This record gives sequence, C-alpha cells and structure tokens, in this order.
Amino acid sequence: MMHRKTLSAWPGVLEHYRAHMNWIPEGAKIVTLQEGNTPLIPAPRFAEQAGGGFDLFLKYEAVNPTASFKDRGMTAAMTQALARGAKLVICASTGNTSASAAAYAGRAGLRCAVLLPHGKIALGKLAQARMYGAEMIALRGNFDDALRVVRELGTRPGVEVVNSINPVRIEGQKTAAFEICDILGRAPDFHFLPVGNAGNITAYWRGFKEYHQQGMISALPHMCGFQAAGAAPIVEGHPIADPQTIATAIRIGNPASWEGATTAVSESHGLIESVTDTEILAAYSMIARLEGLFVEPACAAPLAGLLRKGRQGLIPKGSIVTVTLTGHGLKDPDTAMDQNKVEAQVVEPNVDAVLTALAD
Ligand code: AN7
Repeated sequence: MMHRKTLSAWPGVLEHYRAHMNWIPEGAKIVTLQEGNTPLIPAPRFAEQAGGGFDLFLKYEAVNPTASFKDRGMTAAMTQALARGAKLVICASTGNTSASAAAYAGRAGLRCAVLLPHGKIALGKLAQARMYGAEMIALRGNFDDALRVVRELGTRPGVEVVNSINPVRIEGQKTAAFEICDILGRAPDFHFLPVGNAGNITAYWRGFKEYHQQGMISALPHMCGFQAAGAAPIVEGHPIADPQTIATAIRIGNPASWEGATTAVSESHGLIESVTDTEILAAYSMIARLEGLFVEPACAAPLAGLLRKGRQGLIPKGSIVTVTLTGHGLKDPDTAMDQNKVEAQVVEPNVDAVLTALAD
C-alpha cells in the first residue's frame, strides 16, 4: 500500500480569498499564475542581530511566479483588464511591476507596454520583460516621469493602467496580510516593509483592517515603513525631484499612494523612516548569510530599519515581528556581484588541490 500526502492545488489569491473580493465582475475569467501562498519563514539569527527577545518571521514574496509581490496585484489588474475588454495594458515601473505585468498580460492575451526609467532597471527585471514579450519603452526620466505619462495615456479608450493607482491592485495585494494572519493565527505586533510608490503599505493596512473588522484577528499591527534616504519623500514631507538610491525598486520621489502610507502609519501608531544605502547594503548581505534568503536591495530597507529599532530597544520583549521581503535577489545580480568581490579559487580537479585551497 502506497501512502502519500495529498497536495491540494492553490488556486491563486483571487480564488482563495474570493469572499474578500467583491469587485470581481460576475463570470470574469481569472488571470492567475497561482501567485501567493508564500512562506512565512522564522529568522532567529537575524532577530538576534537586531537585539533579540522577539520572534521574527519573514514573508518571502520572492517565490511568487515572477519573483516579487507584484503578482498579487497583477492577477487582479489583469483579470479586470480582460473583463473590460482592454486593448492595451500599460504601466510605469522601476522593474518589478513591468515584469509582472508582462507575464500576466501574455497569459491573458493582452498587448502590454511598459514605461521604464532609462538605465535604472535591474538586469533580471529587464530580462523578464523581454522574455514575457512586453513592448519596452525607456524614458529619459525617472519613475515619477513615467507614471505621469502613464496617467495621461490611461484616459484613452481601451487603455488599462496596471500601476497601483488602479484600485484593484491594492485589493490583490492585501491578501499578503491575510496570509500572515492565517499562518500566525493572529496579527503580528509590528509589520515592517519597504515603501516606494506606497501601494503595498496601503494594501497591507487594508488587509489587516478588514480581517480585524471581520473578527478574524483581535488586534492590529504597528505599520513600520522604510524608504531609502536618497528617495524618502514621505519621511521628508515633500516630493524629491531627483531620487537616488542603490535600491532601484524604491527609487521614487513622488509616491502615488502617499496618503495611504501616512494613514496606515498614523492609524496603526506606526512609523515611517529612512535608511541609508550603507545600512541597506549591510542588511542585504546579512540576511543572505544568516538566514539563506537572497533578496533584492529594496527588501533590505525594512531589515535595516529593524536592526536599528531592535538595537535601540524599541521592540518590546515577546513581540511578534513580520517583515515583507518583496523581491528576489536574482533580480539584481549586478548589485550582488559588486557587493561581494570574492572570486572562486581556480584549482586542478583533485582532492589535494581542493584541500590546499581550503587550507588558506
Ligand atoms: C522589490 O515595480 O514601484 O511602495 O514599479 O519592486 O508598493 O511601491 C516597485 C516597488 C518594494 C515598493 N520592493 O513597493 C515598480 C515598483 C520592491 C519593489 C517596492 C517595490 P510600493
């Protein structure tokens, strides 16, 4: 007799959380790559570096189909675009939105154009947009310029904008907060995440609040957002004309969901702060080495923030802390290679040669 566990198919975030998705048009074909259901990974060694005394779990969004959290929102945006009979879907992007849009549009059979800041997109993300077949347009400008153009194009008939200014993107992304609560059986005390265009912090806060209103959780987390110091408009209280950071994903000077972020922070008694590129790179290396999690630099912003807050003693003993790791390290191989210059030792293929190399 053969014993085996039955693996149940995960249908993607829209089907799984359909009861929380009242915007889906009746009879709509769901465009999905079975995104979501990502692991919540304990990270005790990193927590120790941040002062210890609390339980840390990392929401590893890198294992979504296009290797970032954007897929949760893109299943929603593309489902809606298809139902509306869109002729063209467009987005501005620092890279991950374009990769996700390209993949989901291809699957839906929709034409997709992505507007990218010229020269500032991580290599892996560009490879994705090419492979999934998007039409790529590089603008001599930054993300904020691209989003301005996209907003204007979006008023034309048949054009569907799939940036997070599209409200259903937020609906899809709120499912990450549901998953965290479903796994923990409660809400975390603190939730940390990077902030760029501020769609994701808005989405998480909506998800946590909905679960709270529905009696699924009895308390809400403090929302803790982190921007990169050279691209920290919300922290500084004004748009940044020429944002700069190594974390190109969050190189954004005028976030579309600015108010969503400030509302999440004030309602949750949380915080929004900035971390320097030096702090980002330190946390980027540390999480890879201590926990085996290779993330892109943007994800290291909240990790750097946690190191700071934990070391300042601002995380009460016994707390549960969650951090969203929004995108995969393989997206940005150039930063990884620059960060660590250690080359492999080249030796003859025998045991002695290998032992000699290891003896150094
Ligand atoms: C890895 O792809 O804006 O605050 O155009 O790729 O919701 O914008 C990406 C943003 C964090 C910030 N981490 O999230 C884009 C884009 C990663 C990201 C963010 C992004 P938001």
